[in-house]
Amino acid sequence: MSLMSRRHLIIAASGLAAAAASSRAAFAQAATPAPGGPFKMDPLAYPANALEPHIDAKTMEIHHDRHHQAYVSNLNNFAKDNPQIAEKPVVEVLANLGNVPEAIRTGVRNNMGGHANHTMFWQIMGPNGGKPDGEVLAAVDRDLGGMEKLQTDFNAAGGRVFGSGWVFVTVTKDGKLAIETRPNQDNPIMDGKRALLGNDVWEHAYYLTYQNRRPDYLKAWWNTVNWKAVAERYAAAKAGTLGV
Ligand code: MN3
Repeated sequence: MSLMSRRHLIIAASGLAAAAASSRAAFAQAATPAPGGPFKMDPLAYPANALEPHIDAKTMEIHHDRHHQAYVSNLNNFAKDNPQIAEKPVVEVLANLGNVPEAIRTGVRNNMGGHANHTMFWQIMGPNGGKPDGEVLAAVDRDLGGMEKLQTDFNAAGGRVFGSGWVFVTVTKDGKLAIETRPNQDNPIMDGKRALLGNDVWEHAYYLTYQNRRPDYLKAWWNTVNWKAVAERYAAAKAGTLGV
């Protein structure tokens, strides 16, 4: 074999080896699950189609498995270099965003806010959600003028959110309720309040079924509220034990 062809073969062989190695690397990368980390999300406690016809299954799947998951994955990426954001409860971090390093503060605000908002959202919805009663109903009557006025005012507030955001019923530690909105993924925890319940008015929450008809979504959404979960949140808020 001439020197030239031997050299050519070696180059060709090493090229093949490199190609094989890079294809193994590509395969390994594709086969590796999404990077884990300290932040986790719960699976939905009910099937994705359980809220139909008010919220369609495809919207629920994309919303939970992709949108919410993206907030959690982003948090885990931040936690690689800033593990301290995972060392305290989410409520504590959100209530003290000024303590988060400035370089990641906006990212933590958006993604941890999104994680908290959506965790609450899945929890306060469900099939066969019942009706408000007991202490929650008494507080709605006292502070918000009754259920009918609550729904009218909440839907109007949600309709007025320009762009993306949330409409909440907030609750103080002494059980007082108020209707409030927040832009983007902000959460009432950020200014010392708590969400009793809330509705996501980002277009991703409703567009497949309702397109531009946000008011129709806001109206239909009340059929999905799990009032037992809301009652538990109300009791926890008053006891000072409410999570996100
Ligand atoms: Mn959302």
